[in-house]
Amino acid sequence: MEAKDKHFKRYTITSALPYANGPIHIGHLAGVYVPADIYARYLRMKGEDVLFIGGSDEHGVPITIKARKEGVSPQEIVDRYHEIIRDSFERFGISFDVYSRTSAPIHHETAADFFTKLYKKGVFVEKRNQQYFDAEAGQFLADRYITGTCPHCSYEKAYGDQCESCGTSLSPLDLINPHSTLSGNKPVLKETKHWYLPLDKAENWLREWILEGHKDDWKVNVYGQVKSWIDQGLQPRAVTRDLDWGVQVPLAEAEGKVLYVWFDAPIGYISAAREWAAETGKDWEPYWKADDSKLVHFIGKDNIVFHCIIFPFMLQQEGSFILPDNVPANEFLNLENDKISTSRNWAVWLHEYLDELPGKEDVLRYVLTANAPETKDNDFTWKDFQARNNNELLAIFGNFVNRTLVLTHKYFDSNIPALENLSEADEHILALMQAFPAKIGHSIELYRFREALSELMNLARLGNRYLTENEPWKIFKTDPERVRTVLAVSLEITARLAVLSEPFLPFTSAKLRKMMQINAFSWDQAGNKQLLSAGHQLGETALLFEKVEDSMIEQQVQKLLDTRKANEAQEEKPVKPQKEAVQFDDFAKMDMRVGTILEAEVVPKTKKLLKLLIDTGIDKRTVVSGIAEYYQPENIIGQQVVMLVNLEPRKIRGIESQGMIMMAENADGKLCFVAPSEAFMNGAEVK
Ligand code: B3M
Ligand code: ZN
Repeated sequence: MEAKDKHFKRYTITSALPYANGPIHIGHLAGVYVPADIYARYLRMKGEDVLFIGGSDEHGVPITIKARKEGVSPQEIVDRYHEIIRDSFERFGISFDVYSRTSAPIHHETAADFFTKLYKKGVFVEKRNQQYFDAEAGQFLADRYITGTCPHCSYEKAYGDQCESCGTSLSPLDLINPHSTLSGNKPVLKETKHWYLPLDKAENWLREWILEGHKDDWKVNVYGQVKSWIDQGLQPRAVTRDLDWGVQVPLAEAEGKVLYVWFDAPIGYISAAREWAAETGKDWEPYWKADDSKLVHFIGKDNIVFHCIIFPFMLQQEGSFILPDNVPANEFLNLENDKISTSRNWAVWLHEYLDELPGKEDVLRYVLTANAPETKDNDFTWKDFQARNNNELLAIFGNFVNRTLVLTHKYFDSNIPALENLSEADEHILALMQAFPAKIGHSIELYRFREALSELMNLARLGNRYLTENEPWKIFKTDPERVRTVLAVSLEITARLAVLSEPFLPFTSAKLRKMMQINAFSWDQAGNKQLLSAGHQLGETALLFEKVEDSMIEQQVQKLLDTRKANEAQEEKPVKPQKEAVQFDDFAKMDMRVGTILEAEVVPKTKKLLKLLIDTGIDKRTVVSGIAEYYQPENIIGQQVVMLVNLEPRKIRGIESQGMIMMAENADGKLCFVAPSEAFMNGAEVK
């Protein structure tokens, strides 16, 4: 098995529990779920005992903020997205053994019991501190419920945990002029008590367990981040919050407090195992407590501290659990050279992909694996999606399989020819083929899924090359016996592709096994010289992959561009700060009147200027105004305006302009008239 060659009896594979406040996108899939699924499927094919765990993370402040925004309960939010997420994973072939959720009673029970055990062991440090409290809302304020001015850059909408303008991490007490997002009021400081996990005591143990014990087998990006967290010095971390949505803290004195979401969520992996055991009648404990069980966490890099430091320390302090053997965290996937963003809707959403590109589950699995951000951030582009489908899946994998099956159908009525009369070259090809299960398996066991997938494609390339070199279609008339052998060898390679593609391309693997009428051989059987029996009847042949046309890609790219345009329109442009204060007498000097545009024409040789004739009620005046980019002259005849009539006349492009009409200008520079809300008397004073 893996580098340490220790044989494990059980494999407990967890995948980060997605927050149930939005759908799954390709970043989640590439970072966490596709690699985890490849690993789980492979181990099952090796005959290993696997428990593959997923579930929705349903607590946390972002969910309560979204609920408030929509005027619904947090439960309604998580119910909606839990379904969407679970359904889309299933349709995409993510083969969880259990997909649970942290709002489930079994989780509340498991997390509360876990807390109680640590509490009774005296693990927690109790601390009182001052926290912002919203008297009107009657609740303490989580960091995200407090906004105020950033002390570093004076951005006025900084949150209690971070300033989104300069990125500085903050604590609520840093904010200038803080106020509650619940009531809008200024919050008061009130004493509260919380229970802290003493991470400062974990340093030596973590150095030994990780920095010593896993320096050779944990990924460099993971090891490096853990080392820097430890070197910076670990601080005690509060594991309770003054909130009403979450797992209630199981202490009489902790009324109105819940477990910090990152304390309860990882325990969700254990709750899910308990739920699975209840459903299947199995015993969950060996998967989490036996030394011959291997625990692997699949996560994105933003979850490393929680899965390599905090949760393992919780497990170690609880005392009866095993620790993760590996945490092969991936980096981030970007989309068309921009960060994927739920709030900006800059994403390829899984459920939309499945609806819009039916039957292309494996194409996305393939592209996300081939492009996986395993050691550095990477980029997904629809152009690359098309290229990999057309030039790799279709042209190499699909082409080889199709030629082999079609020729067998054509020459031997879909009966598998005997594998005999092998030349030295044939023997060599079969020997190369037999090495692929071990090669691909080794890469998977080292969590190098891109490498494993490219080895699978090398097997398809080997088949293509063999067929092209032997050209059975040219020699059938003269040497049918040779064609018999060439196709027998090619069918053996095709059968290996059916077996070895399953972890990566489960839908293609099933289709191909059906076309070959073969059952699910094990991974190791794929290393045998011969899987197929002469005379075995093949099934119906169909194309495994279709060409991805430009039109499909253009449609998807346009969808993203439309999103970007909508975002830009929506993006709150910063409103200009107020000008210096003026005295009322200054204002009283201005004489503004209602007027009506009688005539309008573009000032020759200009793009922005219109010459207007205005009925001011006092007289008819000519005004030159810079509104030609926003208004056609013919469309504004009769438009009522507010006009400053006692502005000193001035020459503009040789025309004497006798006043100024009031226009409002937005952040994009777009102008619009300031006009009376109903037809009004020309000359009426504006005060
Ligand atoms: N809910 C997902 C995230 O940070 C977070 C993972 C929990 S795993 C226990 O994107
Ligand atoms: Zn700032």
